[in-house]
Amino acid sequence: MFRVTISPRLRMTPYHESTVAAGATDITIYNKMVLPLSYGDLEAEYDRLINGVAIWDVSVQRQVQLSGPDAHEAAQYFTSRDITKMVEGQGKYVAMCDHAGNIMNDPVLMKLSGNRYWFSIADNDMILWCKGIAAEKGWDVEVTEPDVSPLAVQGPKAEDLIAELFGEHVRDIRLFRFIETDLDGIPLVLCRSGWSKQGGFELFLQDGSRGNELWDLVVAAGEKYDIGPGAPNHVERVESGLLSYGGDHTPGSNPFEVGMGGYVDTDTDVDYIGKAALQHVVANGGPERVFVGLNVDAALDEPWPLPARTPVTVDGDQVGTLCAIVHSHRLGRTIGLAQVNRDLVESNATVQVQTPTGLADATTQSLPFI
Ligand code: THG
Repeated sequence: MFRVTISPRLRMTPYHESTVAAGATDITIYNKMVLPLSYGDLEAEYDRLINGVAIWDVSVQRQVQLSGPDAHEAAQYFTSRDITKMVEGQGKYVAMCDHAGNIMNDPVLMKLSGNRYWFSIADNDMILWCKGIAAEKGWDVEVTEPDVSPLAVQGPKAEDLIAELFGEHVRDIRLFRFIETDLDGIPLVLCRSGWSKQGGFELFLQDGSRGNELWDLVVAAGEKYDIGPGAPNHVERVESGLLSYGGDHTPGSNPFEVGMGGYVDTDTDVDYIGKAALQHVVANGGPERVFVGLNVDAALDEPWPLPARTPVTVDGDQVGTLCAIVHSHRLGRTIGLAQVNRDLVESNATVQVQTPTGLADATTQSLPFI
């Protein structure tokens, strides 16, 4: 295998030393930054997430900050969801689309105040898009990437741990709501969020020089809950049907085609990029393709990193694209995520997908699996 040269172009995270000390073995690059993927024991990492509590360096979830008098107008224009009723301290899962209604990102949008918003983005250079459009529009808004690096604490024991660190009041924070707070003077935004369905919080560190200090505080308090390191978990996210932008969507997909229809408002007075195109999709009977789960009739003995999107076929004809395939520990079977033609799903047809042991039959089902 080749080695990766470290340079300023490839950004380390504020938790870098901690993740190395914890034994990170696998990384990927996301938003030009290091994302630890494993600490060498995927089974233990999964078990911790499902039954205990795990700490994840998710600094790669960079923030695009909009600040200034026109921040609200800008945030709305970039978002294919009506955010009129959003309040301070609230986040919402949203789609950002281009003018053709194709999805470009699926961030969590956070309203810090009437004139300050964060898009907590997936892997794509949204800051360039936002800067360009803001300048062309002549808005009074500053578009920046602030010094903010989320640390996720996920799993059924996460709430007890966070309550111990911050106080009992955190139990009242609802999904995607957040507070500005600190831990031993380390400035944070504490949000009930995270890329798993096991519950938990994200600590948005606002001082990149104190990442390892924050990591150590969380780990020390988490010892009695048997906390351990982990990462956004591929198996759990497939079971839960959580979208991985860039992995799941095929180029030229609208939000309806990646399972985000529930987060799109087309019947609204607010203006946003891609609105006319998305209204057109709705007016013409809905999307051509849908995002579904697959139950695959093949054993997957080893984790199989799908090297690229592969076709979903019926009798050799392509009817969709396979985005992920895993062995689900909790379901005890092989499951996958795919984007397939809608008429096919409605007819309940059996399809075929590629597996390490050859072509296998699969049936579609709605998401999530669990
Ligand atoms: N947290 C933060 N930023 C992020 C992510 C995150 N940026 C990148 C990436 N993850 C963005 N993608 C997602 C995908 C799914 C969810 C959040 C961010 C998610 N979805 C739930 C679901 O689909 O069931 C809940 C949606 C809802 O009920 O509104 O949580 O994880 N900071």
